[in-house]
Amino acid sequence: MATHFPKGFLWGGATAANQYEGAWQADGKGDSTADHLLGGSVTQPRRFAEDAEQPGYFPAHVASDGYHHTEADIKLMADMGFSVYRLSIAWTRLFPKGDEREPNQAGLDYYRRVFELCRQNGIEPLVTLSHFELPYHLTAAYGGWGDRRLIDFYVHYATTVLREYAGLVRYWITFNEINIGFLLGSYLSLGLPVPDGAVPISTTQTDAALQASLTALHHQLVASAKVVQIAHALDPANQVGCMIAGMVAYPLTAAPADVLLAQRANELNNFYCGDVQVRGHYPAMAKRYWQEHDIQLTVTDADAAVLAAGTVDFYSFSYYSSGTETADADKRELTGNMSVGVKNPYLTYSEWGWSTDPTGLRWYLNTLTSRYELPLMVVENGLGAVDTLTAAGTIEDDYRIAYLREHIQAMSDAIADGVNLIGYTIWGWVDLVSAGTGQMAKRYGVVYVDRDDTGQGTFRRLPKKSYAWYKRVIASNGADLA
Ligand code: BGP
Repeated sequence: MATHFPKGFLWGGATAANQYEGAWQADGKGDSTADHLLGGSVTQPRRFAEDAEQPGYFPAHVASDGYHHTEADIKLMADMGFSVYRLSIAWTRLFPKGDEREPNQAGLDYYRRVFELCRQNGIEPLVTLSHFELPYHLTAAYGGWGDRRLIDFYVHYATTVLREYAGLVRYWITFNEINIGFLLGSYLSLGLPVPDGAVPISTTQTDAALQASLTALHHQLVASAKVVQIAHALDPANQVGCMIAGMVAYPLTAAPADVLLAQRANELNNFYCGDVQVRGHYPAMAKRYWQEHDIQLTVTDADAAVLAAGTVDFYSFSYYSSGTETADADKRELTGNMSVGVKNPYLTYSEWGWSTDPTGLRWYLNTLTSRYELPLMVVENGLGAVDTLTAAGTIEDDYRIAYLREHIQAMSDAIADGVNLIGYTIWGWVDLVSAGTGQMAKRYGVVYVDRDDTGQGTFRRLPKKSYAWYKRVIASNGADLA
């Protein structure tokens, strides 16, 4: 079969430190905001605990024990033919509290080993500097990203990393899903304090909460732009990208009110942050949104100059599903964890309420190309599902293969449309903890990890049926999707 994927296309998978590594106190690591989140489920939201050592189940403390499976896991990726591995650095392994000047050598050594092993195996590391966590001390003592001083702490951390791994890493992402903080997770993404026992991931925000979130987000955007400039100054070969949670919104009907609402959702969800990071300034809609919600945001001249000078080299995003908007308020509902709107009658939904919509991915890729004309990377995509071991000890995950096949086909079609797509990393190539629910049962991997929702298991790795399938896809550069 013909393939539209260009030669040198980057194929691989992604993980995030707090959902994969575990070893939360190993070798001098400090506790991160993620270490304070208890496990939940689709009906039981995750809760925050001030004391991360209190009895209870904290999924990030053990996660998939990736920290102790580094060599074996990189071998599996190499065996599948990965040319890229997206991973994040746990800030707390390098700066346990976040406001120190001197880094923790053991943390630096750990990631050096990871990157060297990747390189030895022909795998390009794609490194996220902050993926849904920050040193908890920065939340407890400073109030998280609401405090402007975090810009300097983050810039110091990032500069340390850029210097330390010069030549080993070329592709960088400053913040994971930077748009999530003000939409859903002010603690998760922005480290804003929440009361003990509170639900830190919420789809409803008061104007006061929005004020705090958008201020904190502004600090992240300035920090990101500073790091882009530093990365370029240190080595012009550095490529730095934004990372947006791709939340495509459709109108439920052709009623103009629905169409307008869907347009507004796309602007707010995707372009509020994307425009700042790609174009270097807030779009007009952001200013309208601030007025509508009575938000007072201080964008100093110096901030504006930093934003303008620190624009990204590529646009990366996650894509799982699409949402549907209606102007009829009575019809709006929570369609699954982390998604609001209304169910789309043309789509099917996962057990967690997420729609499967490969055409939405093609639409989004084309929309981004028209808007930004930048190289694009899909750095998260996959199906969270329950996997069951057969009596023979295998996992026949044909549903996952079907999901990935349709999305890879959609990417191929988008490339034929004229999109400059340069890479694809499936989310959770190895089973890991769900960010939204904290579950292990919501599995994304093409490699199974033996552990359950209480943290019990051997952590043994077991390739699923999708493993051999994805290996064939990569070997054929996307031609063999059968
Ligand atoms: C994105 C995050 C990831 C990941 C993924 C799947 O929002 O960047 O960290 O977890 O979504 O979501 P979940 O884990 O809730 O299924």
